[in-house]
Amino acid sequence: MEKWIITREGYEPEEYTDNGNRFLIGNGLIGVRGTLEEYTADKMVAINLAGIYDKAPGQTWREPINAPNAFFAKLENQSSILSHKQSLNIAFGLHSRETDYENATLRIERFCSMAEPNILCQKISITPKGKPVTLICGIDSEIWDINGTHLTDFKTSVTDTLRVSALTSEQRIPITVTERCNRTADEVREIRSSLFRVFNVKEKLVLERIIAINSELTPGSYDEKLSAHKKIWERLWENSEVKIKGDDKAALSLRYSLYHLHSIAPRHADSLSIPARGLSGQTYKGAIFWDTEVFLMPFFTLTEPAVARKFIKYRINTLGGAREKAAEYGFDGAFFAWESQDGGVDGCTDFNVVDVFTNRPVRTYFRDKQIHISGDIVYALGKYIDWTGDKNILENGGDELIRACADFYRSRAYSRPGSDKLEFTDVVGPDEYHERVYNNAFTNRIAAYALEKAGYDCKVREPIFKDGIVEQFDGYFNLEDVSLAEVRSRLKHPREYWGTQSGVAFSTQIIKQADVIALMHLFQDDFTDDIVKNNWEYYEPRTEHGSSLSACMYALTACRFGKPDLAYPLFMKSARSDLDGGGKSWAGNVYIGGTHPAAAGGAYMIATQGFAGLSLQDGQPVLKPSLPEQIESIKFPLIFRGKHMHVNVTHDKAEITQN
Ligand code: IFM
Repeated sequence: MEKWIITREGYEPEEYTDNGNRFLIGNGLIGVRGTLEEYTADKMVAINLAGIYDKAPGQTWREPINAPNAFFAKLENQSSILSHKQSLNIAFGLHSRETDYENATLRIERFCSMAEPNILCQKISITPKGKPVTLICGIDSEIWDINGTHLTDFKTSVTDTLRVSALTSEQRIPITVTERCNRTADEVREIRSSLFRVFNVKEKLVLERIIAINSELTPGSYDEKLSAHKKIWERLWENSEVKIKGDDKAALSLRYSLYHLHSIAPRHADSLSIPARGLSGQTYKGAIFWDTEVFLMPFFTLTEPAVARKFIKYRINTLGGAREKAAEYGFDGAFFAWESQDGGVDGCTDFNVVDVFTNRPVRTYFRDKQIHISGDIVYALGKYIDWTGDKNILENGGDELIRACADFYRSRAYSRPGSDKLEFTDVVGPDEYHERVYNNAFTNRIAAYALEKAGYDCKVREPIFKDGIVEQFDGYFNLEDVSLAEVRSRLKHPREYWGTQSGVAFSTQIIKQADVIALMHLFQDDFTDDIVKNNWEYYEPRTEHGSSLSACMYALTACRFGKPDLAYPLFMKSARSDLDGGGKSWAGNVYIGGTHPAAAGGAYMIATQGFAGLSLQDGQPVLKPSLPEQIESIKFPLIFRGKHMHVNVTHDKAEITQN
């Protein structure tokens, strides 16, 4: 039987970071970390709001806002715990916990409504074992903020509903949380700006709480709202479920990845994208990176093209910011933000990492030199049109975006005297450990793609091969060729950042993440299978996989040259990234933990493009399977140019049928 429920047994408060990610629920507008109801700010409780950015006092950048925690609930004077279980039903994003205390049993369910994105629902059931107990639930305004307090000017009101409202400190954006409960409390307590209902419970009590964030409450009971919510999830799975047979662990891990992608898709908005850490908090300033275009777009393009279109529209609507950024550096066209926030403002700072030894900010060049971002966006737009046939987006800003990106590259390029080839000097490729390099093969190729899409007649310098291996950038092969273990052993601090000029990787061939291999996946027609294999064997041992974006590129390319056994552990790593937890959470002294949507999107890519070998040839979907032994079959639906299709791949057959 298919497994849809993730469970952890045993009360484990020290696991609040990983469980917060593991048990996250969301609906694209709101993400709620999977922390327990009694937890407070110190355990990273967050009701994270998509698309609202503000500066905390004294900060130079904006980050997303966490709303007051309306899911707060607690048994006062908790007695000892006899048993405890936390679960997540990934079929429809229902979080539940069941705790058996010595004096009572507490069961709580919650979900973020897919049917009404501003609405959250909670059902609390408490059964005393003998003497009465006291239950407190309400809106807790002491919230987790990484870089300073965002909410100010709190106001509370108590009628038959509880309401806490506040303003963000910089732009004074109103944030309101309103709650209604099906039972009248014995008392309402106001503690600072928090409001709590207090119930003296003598016998089993069931509370149903409906919560509205930044909107008015809507009518309907908990069960009615749950049933509307489930209906939407059913439809989402119909169009997206990837069924893996023969390997239950792989099947569940992939299903879990898709659950996360569905939970953070901005269906409510006309144009919005997904932050690198989804809706799991303020990490990475809630910003949009190339992760969306390269790692998330394939899933949405094939299963929910309307959402993929929103990502593209987000970039079209933030062209203004990208043009300003290009102008800031003295270039034409559009240089998209490395860490894009509303309006396309670049949240990335020049000093984006904090040194662990001195606690001083370190100069990084992600913002000003990671120019592949504009090409990544053009690439995603091109693929989106290839799969959906939605050329209409070109007239609606797509053409302008492509031209603006190409203009940027044309003005940013350099050509040696006497050469007709464009080169890109002083850049940072996907491997962020080597900054300010020349002719990063990935960057050159993606820029060439943008220039070609715009119809510009110019040539970009191609990758340089040495003994069949693409040189990641000019001079890469001259760097110290030393093992990953050796470089790791040179660290003087576990959180030390490997990049920047003084980092352990900088003078070596050890790279952070797939770079040449990412190039080989994106531009498959440029490279033969043998070349891909040789490059894989060269680069993989030299890759730290220090980014969750890395494993899937290696897995995809391994499938391509017929080695799914090499791909399989990388697939599991991507698919289980948030299930297993424990990933890298620090870049120097900067916290980078949270969920990993790009790894989830990568897992989908591996299953569909890698194991099933789905690609477009001559404008038609084709399959070239590369199934690992453990997996008997993979089946999934897809939408190609408006037509609903179905893929079925086993070790003996591969077919695409139209529904
Ligand atoms: O976009 C990535 C980048 O490639 C590596 N560092 C983390 C970013 C956000 O996921």
